[in-house]
Amino acid sequence: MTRDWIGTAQTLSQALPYLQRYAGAIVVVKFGGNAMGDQDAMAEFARDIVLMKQVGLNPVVVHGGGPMINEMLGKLGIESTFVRGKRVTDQATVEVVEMVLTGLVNKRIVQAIMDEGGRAVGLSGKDDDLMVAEQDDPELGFVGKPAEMNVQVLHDLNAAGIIPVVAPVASGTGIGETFNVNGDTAAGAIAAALKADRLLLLTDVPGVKDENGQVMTQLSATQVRDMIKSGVIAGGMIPKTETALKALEDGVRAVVILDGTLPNASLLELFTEHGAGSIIRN
Ligand code: X2W
Repeated sequence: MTRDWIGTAQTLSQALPYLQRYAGAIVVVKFGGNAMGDQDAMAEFARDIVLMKQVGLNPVVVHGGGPMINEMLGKLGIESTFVRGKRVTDQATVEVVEMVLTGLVNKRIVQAIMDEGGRAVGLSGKDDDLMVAEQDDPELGFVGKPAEMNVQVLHDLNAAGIIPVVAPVASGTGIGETFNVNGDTAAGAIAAALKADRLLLLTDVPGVKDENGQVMTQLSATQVRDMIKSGVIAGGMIPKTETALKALEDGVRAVVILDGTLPNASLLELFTEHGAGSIIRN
């Protein structure tokens, strides 16, 4: 018993240099639908985010919700297909995407943060023109790629002590247009526009694996590019690592891909010497 308490105090004490290093830092946390899990996992994620804010960081949450969109489309009998990791999005689908992401998922996260004693406000790319998109590829329908970012509202919320929670849905430049943006892509664009210190991509795999299936704890942008070319990085890891490369090019200091289903994954990454997952830096 006594031992456990000493361990807890030591962990806190050892966190001091990290707390000092990250004072005031902007950390964009992408919370993927696959990392969301049950109510307890959601509460734990929210507690980590509230703790970050409490100790002086500025977390900005950008979420996904692919599995929740699939579930609702299934209930409505709407078929859905993916091309290169992105959902082919027609008019009926984009309406469901907006309802599920900005309604169900966004408010569930806001509520979880409020329940843990933080302050959160939910918004989508449409709010204050935070993220204006243009069509990605005609083949994908209403799938957007970020074209113009206006992140002042995020700075304002941060300064007011409020944690922004962003759904990856955007307006287009045409009147009444709505675009479905991939959650990783949106998080990367927001992190770049904020010149964030860290972009954490929380998913349900432990990180980037080498050719022997071992998780690589540190990678350079060049290594990542080579591993995509040689096929070692494949499948769902391609859009994540491409997001990471683009974010680094655009001024984000480091990107971490980590397993958000592990307890306190973000805290482990930010506040301990061990880190978690794979960190990618230039
Ligand atoms: C995604 C948006 C949600 C998302 C979709 O429709 O599923 C596109 O594919 P996860 O949970 O992060 O995968 N958009 C264009 O990215 O969710």
